[in-house]
Amino acid sequence: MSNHIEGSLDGSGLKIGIVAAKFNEFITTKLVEGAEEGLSENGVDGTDVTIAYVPGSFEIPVVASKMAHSGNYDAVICLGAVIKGDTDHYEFVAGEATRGIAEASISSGIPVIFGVLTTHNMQHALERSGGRKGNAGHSCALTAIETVNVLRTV
Ligand code: INI
Repeated sequence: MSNHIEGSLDGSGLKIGIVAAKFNEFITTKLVEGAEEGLSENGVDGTDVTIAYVPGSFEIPVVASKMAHSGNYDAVICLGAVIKGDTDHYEFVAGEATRGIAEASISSGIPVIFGVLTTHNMQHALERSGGRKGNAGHSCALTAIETVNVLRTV
């Protein structure tokens, strides 16, 4: 007989940090709104949510890492939008944001959630920030709460 552990979506009492990139702000503002909604719908008090804004997605990891290691948060949600342009810049920004966010999570031991959209065009980003594919910020909020609660049980 195996034991199954699943995290609940009860966010009451949780303290959440959000790091949001201002680059492609039209998209990231919607991601922040989605994350705030998802947290509030699942019991997280607005006064327990702290949002730090950074210039671009490349700057997310350093701030997310400091928040994650501070002991002040149960989880950190990272929100950004990296949209493919004419150069290779996209690949480097997306790659370093991904790597840095994963490193912040593993080294701190708390969930640092990857909500950086990496899309080929603005249309795909719009679809995922409140359009027909949902809102990645909202799903990151649920992922954060669920993962905190799994970690508390394992
Ligand atoms: N930052 C983003 O968040 N999204 C992008 O699409 C993007 N592009 O394409 O350039 C971007 N670049 C800025 C980068 O994150 C840094 O702020 C900049 O390189 C300074 O370190």
